[in-house]
Amino acid sequence: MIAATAELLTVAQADLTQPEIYQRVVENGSLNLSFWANIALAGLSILLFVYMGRNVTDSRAQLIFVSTLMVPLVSISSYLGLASGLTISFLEMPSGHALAGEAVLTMWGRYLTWALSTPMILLALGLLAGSNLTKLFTAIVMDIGMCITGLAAALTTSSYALRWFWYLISCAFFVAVLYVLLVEWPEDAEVAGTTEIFSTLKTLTVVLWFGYPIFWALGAEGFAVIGVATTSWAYSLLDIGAKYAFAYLLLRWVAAHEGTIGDLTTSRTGSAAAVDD
Ligand code: RET
Repeated sequence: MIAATAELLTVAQADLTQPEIYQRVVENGSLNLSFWANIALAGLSILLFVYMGRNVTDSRAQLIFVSTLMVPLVSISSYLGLASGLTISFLEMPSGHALAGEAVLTMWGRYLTWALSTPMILLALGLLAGSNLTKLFTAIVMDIGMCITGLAAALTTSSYALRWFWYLISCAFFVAVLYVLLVEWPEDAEVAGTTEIFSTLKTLTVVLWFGYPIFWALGAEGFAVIGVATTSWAYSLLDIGAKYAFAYLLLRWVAAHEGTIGDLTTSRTGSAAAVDD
């Protein structure tokens, strides 16, 4: 079944027009549903999060709300791009790749929009932990580096080896993000008094984020052991946990503990505290 799915999303020639790509997406019910399920969830999340944040007055807590709200806002745009065929291309794989010579459906819009959504997740997490600006900046720029080099890996069609070279660079950026998440911010969260919620969200984030490079490697972009629609579902399900469940847990906590976040404003980021340690 998986092989059949992969075949459906592979064509002999790479130069399909946008209406033709859209047609392929519509014809593959499973792939299409993996997009629309997320569009629906993102829409509901936006409404829910706006409602949850209606009484928040502290400006740092509001900043956490806005950055978290951006996650489903980016997501709905991202999935609309995929569902409409705008951010999908059929790319001819280089020799060495399992599907060499065939044009494989590549959802490059995902990697592009991750460069916008994942920094928002990290901004919210860093603010929750009471991070200083240096660590916040480091985590965010390393994360953007990870997404853009992941995009480069998916779009490179000249050489199979170079695709994996990009992948390795992306992993190196990922290690830097993990360092901030696992080593630096837990210490800050302890000082800030947000350890409990921070460690829950940190674990959720780290575990789910590991899924993305794993499915990249297993999917059509990498070793092609699983089909395009299956990979898309894997990303869509990871997204549900890493974005909507994450955001819901965070915002529920922030709405109930505005005071804790407010205290952070004066004690940690009031002046130079934001930039030194
Ligand atoms: C890629 C491939 C190259 C190696 C690595 C990757 C990591 C991606 C991650 C994505 C997280 C996305 C989320 C999106 C939510 O909107 C680019 C797959 C390390 C960690 C959380």
